[in-house]
Amino acid sequence: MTRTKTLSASLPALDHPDPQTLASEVLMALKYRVGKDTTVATPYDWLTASIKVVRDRIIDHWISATKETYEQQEKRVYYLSLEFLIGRLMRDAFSNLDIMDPMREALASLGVDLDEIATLEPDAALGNGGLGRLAACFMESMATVDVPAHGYGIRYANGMFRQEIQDGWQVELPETWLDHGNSWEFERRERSFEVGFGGSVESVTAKDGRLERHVWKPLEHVLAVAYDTPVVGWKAKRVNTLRLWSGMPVDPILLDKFNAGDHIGALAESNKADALSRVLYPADSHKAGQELRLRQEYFFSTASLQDIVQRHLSQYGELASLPDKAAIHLNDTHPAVAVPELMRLLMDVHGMDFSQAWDITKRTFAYTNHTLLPEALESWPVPLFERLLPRHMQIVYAINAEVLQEARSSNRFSGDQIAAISLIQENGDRRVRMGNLAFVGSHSINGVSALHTELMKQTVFADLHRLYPDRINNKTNGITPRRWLIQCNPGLTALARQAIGDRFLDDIEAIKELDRFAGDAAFRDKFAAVKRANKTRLANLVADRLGIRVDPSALFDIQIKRIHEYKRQLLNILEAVALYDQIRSHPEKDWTPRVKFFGGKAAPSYHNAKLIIKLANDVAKVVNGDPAVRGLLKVVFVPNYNVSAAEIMMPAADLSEQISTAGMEASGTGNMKFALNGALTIGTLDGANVEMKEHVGDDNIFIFGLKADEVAERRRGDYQPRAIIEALPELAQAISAISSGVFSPHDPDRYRDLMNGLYDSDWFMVAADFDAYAATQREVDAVWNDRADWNARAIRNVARMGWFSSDRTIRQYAKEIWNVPV
Ligand code: 26V
Repeated sequence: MTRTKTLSASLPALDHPDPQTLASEVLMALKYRVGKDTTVATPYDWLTASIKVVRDRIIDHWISATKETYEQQEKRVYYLSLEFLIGRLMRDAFSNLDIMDPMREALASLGVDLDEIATLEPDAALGNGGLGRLAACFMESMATVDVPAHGYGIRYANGMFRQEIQDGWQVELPETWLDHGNSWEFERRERSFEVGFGGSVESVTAKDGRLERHVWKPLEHVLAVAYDTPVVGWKAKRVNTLRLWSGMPVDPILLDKFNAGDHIGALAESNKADALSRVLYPADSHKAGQELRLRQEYFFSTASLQDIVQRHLSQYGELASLPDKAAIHLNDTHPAVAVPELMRLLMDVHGMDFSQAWDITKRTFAYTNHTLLPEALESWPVPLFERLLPRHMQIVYAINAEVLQEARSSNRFSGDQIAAISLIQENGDRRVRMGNLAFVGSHSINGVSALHTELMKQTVFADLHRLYPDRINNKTNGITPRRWLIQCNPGLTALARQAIGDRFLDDIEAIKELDRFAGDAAFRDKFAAVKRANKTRLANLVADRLGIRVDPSALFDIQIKRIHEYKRQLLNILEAVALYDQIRSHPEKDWTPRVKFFGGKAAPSYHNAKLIIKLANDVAKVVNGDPAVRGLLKVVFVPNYNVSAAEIMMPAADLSEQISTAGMEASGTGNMKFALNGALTIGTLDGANVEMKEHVGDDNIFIFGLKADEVAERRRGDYQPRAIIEALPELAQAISAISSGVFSPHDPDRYRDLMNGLYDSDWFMVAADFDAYAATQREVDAVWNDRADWNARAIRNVARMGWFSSDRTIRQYAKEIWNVPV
């Protein structure tokens, strides 16, 4: 039964300190926390002092929220994720505490520029892309809509790599975000748990010879130590905790080994513990499959579960009520090993029998799937799994027996279907399927857009869905409007406040009141001026950093996201090359000035993705340097795309590129950020684009290309990309120019294989969609040239995107999955 939320009477109200108060707090922090005075303080010291001031203010709210949750015996949500792509936090905190303006003034009175020190804050990149950023938006929204929650993850010393572009190629450098320490976090040495690996399983028998329980005797032990970061919601309604685990040797000084003279052994142990939280795996849906990755998954899953179980026991004294007081969410399959781990804790440590433990486990867990790409569906070789986690392997077998028995006894499944339901993949090498494990261990399995959820039912989980038809549900992704509008686009926020008042700040769906201003010429001009200022800021950055001049009055066309073949940056580049060719051969025509921006990282092992980055850079060099283009087309690859870069680029876009092969992008969230900031989308009917079209209206989005079912049908039939290419002279010429070395004269064969791939198989249907894409781009030009119409459409996008707030998404999770009041 859902209880409605009681009023949070004990929570402190937001106070509104004046600049003088804040200035004196900053000076105190500088002196007593940083240990400096104003004469020697560096900009970094000012940053540290400012963070300490805002953190102190957050702590009051943090402690009272935690206390209230305890006293009211509220159900808690635990969000387990190997990634939290949180970016910088200081502005978020100022803005959510509503002290941005007085803080700016306070710092100015001390001769410090807030914007300048803000850029010194390291961008915490503990994630690869969409999945990790979603976890960060969710943390902020859970605090905002007042859901008591803990995020659990790993405190990687090295997050996502820093990308440099050298001679057009991606070079990966370590990101050392903790170099200056981390002013946000609290180390909780006392909150540490032992994590075991390897060893064997012993059975304990009772006097009558009956098997009593299993005891896992691991061979290796490490410690997981907690580091807590407070996460503050809008107007500090609630402050939640992001708890990240760091690996440490069980005996930090390794005294025994050292004393025994085993110095190398001591060092090895320390390195092993360290390795667990050393580095984020940088592969975004590209096979990792390393032993260390499985170790990381188990390390953070068991530490989090031990923490959760301990908290529950200390409050309630028993574990039967766990599902009523704790909802544990699995962000993709990365923490799926938590399913057998909870079973182990309940059975082996707390003495429950299998069926009670299984019932509790299923009622506690829920799982979100974020991709259907076969290469991203995790599975582990049975021998590896068994060696690292022998007891978990037994439990997986026991769960499998239970599930397969259920399936068989229903008499509704063929042998092949039973094999598809099994937790163990039997063809080829035997592997543990983490998706199936997460599915059977959860009461709810959700996709991240309507289309993706339907495809889940039809493809990867078709048979499991038939066995458990009430489990799969949809929760379309969302983004936090605090970071992705209020903070990153102060110009648009101020304009909207002038027009419709402040209600949308508290309830972003109220931004729909802007809709009627689409027809107001004066408002459109103001809207255009804001966009122009945001574009100028990006243009200046590109000029400073890359030495490329771009004209802010040109159409800014932006594709920023991980580089992956299914996202089809190549389609965009091919269209750019075709356009380049047209501009050169038809100088008499009235071309629309356009700047095509690209940004994104490629997995270091993903050859084609890295080649696509090089191609974008090679094309940029030729196009930008060709006087015959007369500045009508520019191509810019922005290096090291991350959250901070997104915050500048999203507000500066006129056109958002969301052009994945239909059926392959689970949702997308960048698509939402662009539209909320007033860009029009050119996109396929994929992921959340489908629902964006429904919300913004057909006239305010440019949709083209094959639909998901058409892609599937072509793949089943005989798709002939060669015939398509040969029938499209513009495409054929673009491909042949790239293939023959026009953009790589010193290495003419560089792109030969990449281009041959389009002729030979073209799995991502670039050829099939090219013509529709290019034609739609010319439609984009036409609308752009009627600026009043363009701006009206852009305003409607802003007005109609409120639904895509992660507040809405989180409320749905809370009501429909977690059963917590909101
Ligand atoms: C998979 C792997 C496998 C190898 C090791 C490293 C690694 C890291 C991440 C992943 C999963 C990638 C899945 C992902 O990021 N999916 C994205 O999730 C977004 C949030 O739901 C969604 O908007 C994007 O469409 C989807 O691609």
